[in-house]
Amino acid sequence: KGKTAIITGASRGIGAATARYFAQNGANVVLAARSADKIETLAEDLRKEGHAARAIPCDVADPDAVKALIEDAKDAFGSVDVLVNNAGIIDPISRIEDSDPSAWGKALDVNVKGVYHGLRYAIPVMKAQGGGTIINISSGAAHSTLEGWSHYAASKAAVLRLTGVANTENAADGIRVIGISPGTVATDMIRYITATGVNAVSKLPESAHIPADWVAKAIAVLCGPVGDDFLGTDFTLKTDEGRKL
Ligand code: NJP
Repeated sequence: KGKTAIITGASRGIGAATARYFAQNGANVVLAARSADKIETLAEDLRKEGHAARAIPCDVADPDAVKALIEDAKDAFGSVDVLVNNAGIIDPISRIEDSDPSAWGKALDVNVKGVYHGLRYAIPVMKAQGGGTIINISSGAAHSTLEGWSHYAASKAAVLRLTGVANTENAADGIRVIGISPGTVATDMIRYITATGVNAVSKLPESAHIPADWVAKAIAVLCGPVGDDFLGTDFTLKTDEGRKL
């Protein structure tokens, strides 16, 4: 039986590239996002290529929906080996003085609580099965003071702290929780950022942005020994050597 990876925000961009990469390298994938039609189309394409893929519509801001997503993956495939907490939003971009308080809070609901919900419900499943990997997508914005991004920067900084605590709480049980800040990636999100012209990132040339499938590969590498099945590469020896203190 293959390993199972859940990817949130899988309807486009980094999440869709990650779902495709994991499926094409032997994982059972569970695609989650709000756009049911888009994830179903991608899952159907992957199934036509002979891969195991399910599409589960899910708003990560809703704890019950995330709980149901993780239960679905476990029931369908028997385990949850990888969770990629990738769903995220940056719109609407605006300076603090011009921002709408409820729109500001939405970024925290999705980017922070969405990650928390994934951790909350995946950790017990991974603990019971003896381990797993959770990758949380943060951002360079976590370390920046770029204008117009107060909601996004605050949320992505919170993701890093949440990641650290989750890793410390669970590493001894074989659950690795890793945060990544991919820089700028050629997706709809960066197209929106560019259109706003709000700060230095929006003025970067298109050539500055990395392809989404590079991030997908990096995520698979970070899954370490779990990723053996995805990558056809033996990471075990290197990982064990690295572990010697
Ligand atoms: O973004 P985009 P990326 N519940 O807009 C989904 C971070 N990042 O791929 O629900 C569930 O193309 C949405 O699907 P839908 C970034 O912060 C990016 O660039 O159908 N899903 C879509 O699939 C984010 O955390 C860059 O609308 C929800 C996906 O999220 C992650 O990378 C740089 C949802 C967003 O696709 C993926 O971003 C960086 C919800 N409530 C970090 N709300 C970059 N692009 O430069 C949204 O360092 N989604």
